[in-house]
Amino acid sequence: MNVVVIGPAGSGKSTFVKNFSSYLKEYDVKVVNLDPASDPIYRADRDIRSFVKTEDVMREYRLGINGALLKSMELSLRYIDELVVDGDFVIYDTPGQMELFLYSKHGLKIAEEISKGFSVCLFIIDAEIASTPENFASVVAQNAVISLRLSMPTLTVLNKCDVVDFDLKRVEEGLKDVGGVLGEIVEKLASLIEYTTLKFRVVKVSALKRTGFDDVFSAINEVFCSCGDIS
Ligand SMILES: Nc1nc2c(ncn2[C@@H]2O[C@H](COP(=O)(O)OP(=O)(O)OP(=O)(O)O)[C@@H](O)[C@H]2O)c(=O)[nH]1
Ligand SMILES: [Mg+2]
Repeated sequence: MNVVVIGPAGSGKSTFVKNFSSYLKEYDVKVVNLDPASDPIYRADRDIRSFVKTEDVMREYRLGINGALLKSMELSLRYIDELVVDGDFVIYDTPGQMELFLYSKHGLKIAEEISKGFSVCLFIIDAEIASTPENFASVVAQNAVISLRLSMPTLTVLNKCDVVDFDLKRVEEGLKDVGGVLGEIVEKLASLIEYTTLKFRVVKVSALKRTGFDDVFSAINEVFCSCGDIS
C-alpha cells in the first residue's frame, strides 16, 4: 500500500512520516523522501536527494528556488525506478510546495508512477488553518482538488492537535451559519461533506506527540476495505 503524504509547507509532513512509520513498525514499512530540497529527518529507504539536490540544480541551471524545484522534479523522473520500492506500507514524503505535484506535469507523472497499485493520499494540514467554518470548507475543497488531480482517495489529517484545540463538530455546525457572499459556496460544500464520506476522512493527530495514529490507520484501512465506501 502506497501512502503519499502531501500538504503545505511546515504542516508537519516529515514529522508525520517519521513517527507514523515507526508506529507501523510491525509491518514491512519503507519510507521514501521525495523532497529534493531537504534532507530527511528519518532514515529513508529511498531518497530523491541521492540523485537530485535542489541547491545543486539552482547553481547548475542558474535558477531561483521555484524554478529549481520544478527542474528538480523533471530531473527526478529519470530516477523514478530507483525511488519506487515494495513494502506492506510505502510512505512517500513530499515537498511543501504542493503545486509541484498538483500542477506540474513532471510532478504529476511522479505521483502517477508511485501510486500504482493500492494508494492513498494523506493531506496533512495544520489544524489551526481549518479552525473556522470557512477555512474548514476550504480544506474540504482542497481535499477534493488533491483527490481529483492525483486520482487518489485522500484523507484529510489535521495536525498539531497537541497545540490547537480543534472541535470538528462545532466547526461543521458553524458551516450552516456562514452568510454573505460566501454563504452559498459554504452551503454547497457542506452538502458535499454530508453526501460523501469526506467528513469521515478528517482525522485529528499530533504528528509530534504521536496521537491519533490509530485513527489514521483505521481510516486508511477503511479506504481499502472491500466493504468500505470510498465514494
Ligand atoms: N506542536 C506540534 N508541532 C509539530 C507537529 N508536527 C510537526 N510540528 C512542527 O512543525 C514544524 C514543521 O514540521 P515538518 O515535519 O518539518 O513539516 P513539513 O510539512 O515536512 O515541512 P516542509 O517539508 O518544509 O514543507 C517542525 O518544527 C515540527 O516540529 C505537531 O503535531 N505538533
Ligand atoms: Mg518536510
